[in-house]
Amino acid sequence: MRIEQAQPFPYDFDLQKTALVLIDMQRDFIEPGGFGETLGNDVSLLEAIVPTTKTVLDAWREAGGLVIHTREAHQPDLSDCPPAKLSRGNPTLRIGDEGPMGRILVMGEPGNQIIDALAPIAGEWVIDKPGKGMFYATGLHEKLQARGITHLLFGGVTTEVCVQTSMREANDRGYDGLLLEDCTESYFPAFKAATIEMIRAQGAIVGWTAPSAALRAALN
Ligand code: TIU
Repeated sequence: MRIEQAQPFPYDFDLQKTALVLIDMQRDFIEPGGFGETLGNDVSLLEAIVPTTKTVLDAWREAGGLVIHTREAHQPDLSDCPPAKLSRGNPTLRIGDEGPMGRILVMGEPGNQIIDALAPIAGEWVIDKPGKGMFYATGLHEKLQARGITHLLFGGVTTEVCVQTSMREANDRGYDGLLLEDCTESYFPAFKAATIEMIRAQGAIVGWTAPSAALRAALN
């Protein structure tokens, strides 16, 4: 299959060797009362990508492709949260504090769940990650290798933090990654725009980007 409209040049992939990765579409970042808002952000911006992302998810499921959902999530005792991460910034609530949706960024809490519209179904992978990138301390590379996955299509939040970190980690491990431009968002529109530019710069130095309609066209 080929995504003709991908930039900086067309992106070829084999459905059986490609996964759709939705990064951190969890209530903590998208709904009020979670980690995103506690950092001082307007979370309503992120909600806007949900319908488009759902359309892509449905099309990918229909095609029979592997779906991977990630969550930024820590153990209840925060043993996997380095002091530098815990203390950074000036949030009103810190990781592990009790918020309106339970403890902030802690596994199993209501706020840590994938939003209802994109909830995982049987057979899809759910990866809890203590870092911003999806490979750090998750064992994901080995699982992808065992499954023969070589290509990764990315959506999710936020573009310049967990999505871009995951794409860069993937790139260094030899995967061909493509960011679905309208299935990702940032609290800072300028950061999203810059991330899209830097991913595909210098001849796809990190990977490709494309509008999701171009992926859906390839699947039809
Ligand atoms: N703050 C911010 O933009 N993002 C994060 O903390 N995590 C993710 O991007 N998932």
